[in-house]
Amino acid sequence: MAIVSIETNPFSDQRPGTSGLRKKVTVFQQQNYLENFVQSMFNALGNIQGNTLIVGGDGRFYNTEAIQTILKMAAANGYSRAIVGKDGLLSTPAASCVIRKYHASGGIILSASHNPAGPTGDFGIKYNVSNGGPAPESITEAIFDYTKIIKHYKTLDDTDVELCTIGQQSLGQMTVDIIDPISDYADLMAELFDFSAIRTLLASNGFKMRFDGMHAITGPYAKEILEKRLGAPVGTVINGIPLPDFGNGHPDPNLTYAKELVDEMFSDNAPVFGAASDGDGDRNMILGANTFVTPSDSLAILAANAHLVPAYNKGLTGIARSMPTSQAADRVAEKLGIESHETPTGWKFFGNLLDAGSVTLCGEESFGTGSNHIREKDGLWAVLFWLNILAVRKQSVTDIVEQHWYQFGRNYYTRHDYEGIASDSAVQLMTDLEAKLASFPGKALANRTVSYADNFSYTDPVDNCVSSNQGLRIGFDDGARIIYRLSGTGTEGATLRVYIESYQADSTLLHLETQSVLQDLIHLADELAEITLRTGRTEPTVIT
Ligand code: VG1
Ligand code: CO
Repeated sequence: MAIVSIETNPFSDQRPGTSGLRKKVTVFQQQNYLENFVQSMFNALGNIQGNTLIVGGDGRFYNTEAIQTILKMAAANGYSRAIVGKDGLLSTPAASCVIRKYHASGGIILSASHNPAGPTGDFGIKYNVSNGGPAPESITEAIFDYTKIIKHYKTLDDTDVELCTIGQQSLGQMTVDIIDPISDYADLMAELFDFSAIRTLLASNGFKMRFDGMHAITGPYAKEILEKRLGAPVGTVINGIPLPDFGNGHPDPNLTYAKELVDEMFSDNAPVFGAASDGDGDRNMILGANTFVTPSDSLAILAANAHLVPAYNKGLTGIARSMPTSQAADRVAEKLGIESHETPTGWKFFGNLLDAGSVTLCGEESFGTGSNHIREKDGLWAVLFWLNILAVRKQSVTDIVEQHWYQFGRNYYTRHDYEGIASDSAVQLMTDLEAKLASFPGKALANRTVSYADNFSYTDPVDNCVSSNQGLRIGFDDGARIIYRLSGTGTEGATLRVYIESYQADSTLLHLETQSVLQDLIHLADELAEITLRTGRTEPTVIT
């Protein structure tokens, strides 16, 4: 079949954000929009002749159309093999697993994570490198540079690949292998965790769990692992069939959007353990009966209990967390005498630390936890990690969380999101706040003294790359912090995220209500940045 070169004109809005390029489906449907970005990816990668590419997505609307386009372009650009999940499906962690397992040169993941899907929803694309992790900024910026000057893209004048049949096909000179998207990932999970102990736990009297797939990609993975391999009763997984519009929902596993699960977990007849994942399977929410585990605490608790889990019982080398994530994990690292790292938001910043063996566990406050088993955050992995801990400790989630606080103290933590504010005023708010930061250190505010106030900049200890402008931080003498960032994953207007944290070691003050404990800092955060004044918003859109 003929390789054809098609003329095109650049789009000016193709800079990848925190996790790839995310836009409205209608934006991606513009003629050559996807093609331009994919060709720019291939151009930025340089020599791809003879390489193997993994391709898959979270199954949202436009997934299979995009995959057909990408496969033809991959063949025309010289890849010798593509490995694609059946029906075009691969969760983000499964894609990372498969890139590593088959020694691919990289992978293309189609997802806008938890953003709503469907014809009027969002779509996204990102490139992961050969370690299985998101491309570092050097590559995403190079892609962006190519999108600004692109004049042609290469594709193949050929028929579509049959995505629904496992086996080998050819597309021009390229071999296409359609694989089971679940088994490689499920096998990896079975290597990491004590499946027999978890099986016993799930079969024990009185233990009941619920997993909410939120109509997105993790349903089939959870059914295979929890219900088939671990013997949980059928029905343990709810909303387990992925739908192209995610059932018109918002598959973001938090207290607001995972309402069905949250209602059950906070009812009189609540299961012992509940969990949910997001659109592409890399996030997790952990719940006990009437208990919500904040993601920052979850990371700290996994680290403190890692010795109970087969894959980690030889010890952790270190823990990394994104800057806005609470400092709870740092206390565990200190006690274990291991490295701790603070990185900018986004999983791509963990890759070098994991590759260098400096850290074993990583986490973000945004419901993301993971380890060196792959190079993405991993929702079901976190669920299995918790199940393994529960199987060994034979205690409730609530008891485990409370004992952790007694031992390490509690980092009260909240994130307030102001969604859909006008981009101009959001940028102005950040600029004006940044200009004031230098005057803060030494000031007495909210009954504390400011120790530092800056715009976070990170120097990667492995490749010395500097990533600046990663969020405004105000730190206090008692360890409390207020952090401001603009989201890099939204597709409409701007989202201002305000992260607030305060540490409490007094054992009589560990069971208070988070928003009231943080009230003075919440108030101060509004005052310093003039949020209400500038945006007209009197309260956040989402509180986590
Ligand atoms: C958000 C989260 C960040 C996460 C990113 C991708 O980014 O805050 O922690 O890594 O989403 O997660 P932002 O720039 O909107 O704050 V996912 O599950 O969307 O791939
Ligand atoms: Co996600």
